[in-house]
Amino acid sequence: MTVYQPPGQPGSVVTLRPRYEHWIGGEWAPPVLGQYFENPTPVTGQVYSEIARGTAEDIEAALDAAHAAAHAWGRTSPAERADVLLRMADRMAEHLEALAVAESWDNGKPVREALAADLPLAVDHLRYFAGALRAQEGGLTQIDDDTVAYHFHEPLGVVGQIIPWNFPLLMAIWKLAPALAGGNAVVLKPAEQTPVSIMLLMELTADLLPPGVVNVVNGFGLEAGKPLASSPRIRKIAFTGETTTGRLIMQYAGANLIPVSLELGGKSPNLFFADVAAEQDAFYDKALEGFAMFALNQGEVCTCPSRALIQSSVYDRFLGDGLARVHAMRQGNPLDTDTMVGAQASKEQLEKILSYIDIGQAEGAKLLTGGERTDLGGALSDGYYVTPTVFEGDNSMRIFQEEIFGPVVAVTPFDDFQDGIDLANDTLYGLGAGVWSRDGGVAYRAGRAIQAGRVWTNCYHAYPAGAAFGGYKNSGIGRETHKAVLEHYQQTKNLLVSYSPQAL
Ligand code: TXE
Repeated sequence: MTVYQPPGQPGSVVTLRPRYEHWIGGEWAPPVLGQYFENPTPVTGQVYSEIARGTAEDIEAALDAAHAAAHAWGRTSPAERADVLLRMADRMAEHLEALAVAESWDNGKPVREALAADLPLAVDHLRYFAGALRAQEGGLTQIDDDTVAYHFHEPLGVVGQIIPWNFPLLMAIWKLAPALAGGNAVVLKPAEQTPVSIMLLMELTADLLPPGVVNVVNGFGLEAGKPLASSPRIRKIAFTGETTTGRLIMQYAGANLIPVSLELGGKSPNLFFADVAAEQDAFYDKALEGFAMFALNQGEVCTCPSRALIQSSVYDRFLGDGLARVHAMRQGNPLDTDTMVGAQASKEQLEKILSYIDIGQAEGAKLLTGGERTDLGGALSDGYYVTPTVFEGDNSMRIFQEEIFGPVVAVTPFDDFQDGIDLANDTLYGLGAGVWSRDGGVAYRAGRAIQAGRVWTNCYHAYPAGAAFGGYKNSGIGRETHKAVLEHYQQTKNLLVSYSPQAL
């Protein structure tokens, strides 16, 4: 067990600045209008830094820097760009602990997850897109004996990226890696709740990227995000966040006729077929772990398995064992490596979750465990902690239909295969799903029948760079991982060449 010291305290692995500005043209840039906002840590609820409050003027400055850098960066060879990505990956790996502690302090997530998942996944993502870029090939079509169609990949130019607060560094890297590999310059807006680890990353990698290739403007959605997403000076906007905000982003982009990629909300079903409980073995254990994963990252995951559907013949037994798992989860100081459940990312999110717990009870769902703010005492008393919560109810309830984004799971039984699939698909969303069965045929058919971009089969919450991730239905447009995303950040240039000496 290790308990990391808060940033800046004696013995801490990281020191943060008391004030973060924007990062534009490879250096700190104070906000044009001179305004800052307070940034609390969810761990204690105390303000610990202030952040530049960006506006349209700052976005314009960042776009100027990006446009100045885009041409030269776009003309670098794939080998050169891959090399930069690999160096960024190495730099992140060298500073893994510092970045993880900054992430945990700014977001409230358990440092053990930042160390074991967020950071290693981000590092691997950079390496994966370096490799994908090196292996990418253009195309050649033989039209006839004298005519050839060449296909080249060209950068889009300057792109905008807007990210949320649940996985600040990983979401930044998910978006930056393919954009940079594709030869684009970027203006990125972090979420106002969690800007700090990204600013630390900019500082740590400052010497690796040519100035202006990555620019970060801090600030709020309407003040900084909207001017970025609606700018005629970007050639693509990539967004992760709430579904209602995604609709706005699409409208802004529509005015400029630019492509959008949207990774939005979810209400992911986690289906447990009866055969899972046939034996009390390692597979059963794994399935129970899959059930308890609703509390991973405090439930602040767009694919949170927030609806557990359990086949009725084993419902009571599986749920009983699942609840024991939930009770065994250790909630505590996020900087303690033994902590499995940390703090919610913001006060607003804490209040949203508590209000959904009230809604669940008001609509008649049965509260099986949790359902309250956790008081961890001492300095953590004012932190944003919610006890992992399990409700039993039916799929028509709001707690089964609306994204809570907290450590809350709504559980209900299903009778047979079709009933399970119907319940799974009875949602506006379609981002993730889980299917658990010892029968490969059942698992395969269920996975194909569920309308979701990713169906984890006998596993959950794995995010390898090489697997495509994205939503069906109201969960979004486009994909975020897998080498195919590289092409989403590129234009296809076709040269149609006649080598014939004959007149047409
Ligand atoms: O999201 P927003 P919020 C869900 C989750 C959560 C809810 C609200 O249910 O409780 O959304 O979170 C920027 N133009 N998810 O309010 O508003 C904003 O500054 C341009 C699911 O934080 O979508 C931030 O950088 N940008 C989700 C980013 O959008 C705008 C992750 C996300 O904020 C903007 C986060 C605008 N008009 C929340 N308005 C997931 N799917 O992972 C806001 N922003």
